[in-house]
Amino acid sequence: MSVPGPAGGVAQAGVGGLVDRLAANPLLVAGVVAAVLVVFVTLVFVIRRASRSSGERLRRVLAEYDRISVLMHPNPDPDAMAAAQGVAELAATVDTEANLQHPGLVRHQENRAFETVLDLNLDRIGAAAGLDGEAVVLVDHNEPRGFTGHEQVSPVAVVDHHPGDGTGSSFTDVRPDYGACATIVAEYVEDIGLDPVGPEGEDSNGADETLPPDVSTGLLYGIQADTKHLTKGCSPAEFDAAEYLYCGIDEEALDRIANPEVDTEVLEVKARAITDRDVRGAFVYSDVGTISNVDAVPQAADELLRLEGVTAVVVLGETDGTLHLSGRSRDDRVHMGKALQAAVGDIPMAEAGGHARMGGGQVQKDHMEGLGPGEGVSREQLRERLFDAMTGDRQ
Ligand SMILES: [Mn+2]
Repeated sequence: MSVPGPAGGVAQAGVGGLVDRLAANPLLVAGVVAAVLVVFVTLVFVIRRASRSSGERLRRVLAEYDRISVLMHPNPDPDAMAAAQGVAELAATVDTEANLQHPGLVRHQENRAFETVLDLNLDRIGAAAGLDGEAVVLVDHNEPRGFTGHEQVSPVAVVDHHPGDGTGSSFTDVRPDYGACATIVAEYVEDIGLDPVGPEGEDSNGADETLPPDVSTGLLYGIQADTKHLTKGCSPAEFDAAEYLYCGIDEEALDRIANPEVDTEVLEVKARAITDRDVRGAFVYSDVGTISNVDAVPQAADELLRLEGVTAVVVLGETDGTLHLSGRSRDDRVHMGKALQAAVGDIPMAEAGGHARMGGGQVQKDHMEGLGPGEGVSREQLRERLFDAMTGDRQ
């Protein structure tokens, strides 16, 4: 008689044993096969999802809604408007209606020309209650701002090229290395296979697969506007997007946006700023007097900074008892935001600040004249203070 030794027991529990048990139990076989299948299907799903293009992924998110609000930042610029236009086009391919909304105003003449020439239908909101859609998609900024209740808005998708921590609940695509948000959106419409067609080629193709000329033109101008016409802050993606959009450009519309008729007052204020400029070394100050269009002040400052040998400028204009200051610097020695703050910081109710290269401020005239606790500052003293702040003698 032989008794099975310990070695036989191990073999029994090993591969041979498993095969035996499988043979005896068809249910177990089915279980193992099912488990393998589940793993396989999950893997395929994960790989496919990862390799799906961003445009396709955003389109799937949009497809879940009948109507969305595409929200731009306050006072939208061409890049924001173009990105919104592109997202609306993406939404249209899945029969989702898009409402283009923004807080603030479309002010600068270039922005107004963009809106008019491309016949955009923009909707201005003052509060979160004005948002019109089942979901909100943010473009060209990543956290809602500039309207009442903005902190309660949680976007479903965020598409942006500014640094920041804002995210969408289903989709987030923030690329700070890109020059424009329109570039990202141009990639989306290319991802889903839309072909840009120019004004002549319109209607020649199947309408579903084409990108209309107003959208191509808008996206290209959005890219140009945010990159100083492809000279500043570009990544290779801007050039790729421009190449893709090229066939769909409406040159006449592009020219009308790029060279809008300028408000007479803006030109007059620029002329006054140049004629009456006070130049001291590389720094310029100009008081343009009373104005009705506040936007003329920063535009005059931009113009003055172009003068040869000038590295920092401040322009002052007056409306209804308020002095508006606008400063520009391309001088590493002058932090414009801090300089303006140093000049007006001790005047009651005065506001000033900004970045190194760009700053602005407002001073109430009656506070300059000594109303309240302050002793008062004359316009002449303010001029001296501004020069001192630019040279670093006042901090
Ligand atoms: Mn932008």
